[in-house]
Amino acid sequence: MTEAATIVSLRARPVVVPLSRPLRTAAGAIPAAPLLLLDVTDADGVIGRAYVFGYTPITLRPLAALAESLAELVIGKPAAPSLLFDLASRQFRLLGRQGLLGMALSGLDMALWDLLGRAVGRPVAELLGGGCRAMPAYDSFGLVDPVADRAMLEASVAQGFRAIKIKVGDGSEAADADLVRAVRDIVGPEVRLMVDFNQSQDVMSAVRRIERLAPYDITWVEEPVAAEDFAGHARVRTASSVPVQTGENWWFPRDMERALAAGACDFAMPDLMKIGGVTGWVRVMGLAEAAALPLSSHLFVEASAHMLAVSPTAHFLEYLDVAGPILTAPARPVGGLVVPRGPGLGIEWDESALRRYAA
Ligand code: SMN
Ligand code: MG
Repeated sequence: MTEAATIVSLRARPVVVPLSRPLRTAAGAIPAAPLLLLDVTDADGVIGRAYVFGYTPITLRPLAALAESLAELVIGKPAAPSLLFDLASRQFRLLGRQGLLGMALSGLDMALWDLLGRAVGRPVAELLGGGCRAMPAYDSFGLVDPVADRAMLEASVAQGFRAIKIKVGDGSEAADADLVRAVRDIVGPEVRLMVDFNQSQDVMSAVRRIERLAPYDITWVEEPVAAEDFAGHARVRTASSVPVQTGENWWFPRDMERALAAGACDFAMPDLMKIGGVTGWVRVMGLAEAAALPLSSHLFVEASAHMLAVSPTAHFLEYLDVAGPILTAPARPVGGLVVPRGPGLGIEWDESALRRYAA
């Protein structure tokens, strides 16, 4: 059996990158993007690149240490992400792959698929049997102020976005309704509008709030209750006239299967860093197809474009750029569309920026 070249090194570099706009949510604010950059090199000298998003700088040192420890597990093994995905599943059965370990494993998986693409000079979307088709994107905002942020929202529509997401849930029910009404007035009746509660509600308050937002033509309400409360999501979904979206906090394919079995959502949005990277996404896009479940992405604009391009039930790409300042060619939407680029995942580090933002 011909095998992939063996892995010879895995390098992890922490950076904290400025965000183009503040990311305030009902569950707290993220002032800058803590990223761990991964470079995996094979015996042919091919380097695969990916990054993981740490949410808070507190995670960066332990994530880097975890990545260095994972190097001991994978160095000398073939750069075969699906085999390594299953090896890790067995290796960490007692511990479980949630949390920082799951993030590091998913990041390594993304970097390995980038390496495979670079080794043959092809985009990952083509490696997976698809093509680099343009994916519809929504512009993803945090909590916005309809007066102070009016120009930013108008610019998003003028730039070609036909879908926008805002965060809600951090104030009163009336404040949510006032905000959504104001944003609907700003973006107009044709632009799709999604709202994200970021797990801030209980079932009854979520149902009440959604009822007050429904008249403003909402495409989805996201994570109304705690991410792991699949039954709570299902109760909200039963009472809601607005489709329920969730998935960014599902750990590996088993969590998605549990959520679907609980009837938790009308739409799904796995996060590449938590679902198990490219390999994890490939395994869950089949679940989505079998369930006729529209599939959207969360963060990781560059890699998500490839995965949605090969997903049978692709819905929307979340455009929330956390890595642009450290890439030589950030993924930029044109007319509200993002096109996957290669080779690999299309990620090239701007080394001078890495030095500037080194953590
Ligand atoms: C979100 C939360 C925290 C960081 C990035 C994004 C949000 C989303 O839940 O769906 O964009
Ligand atoms: Mg969200």
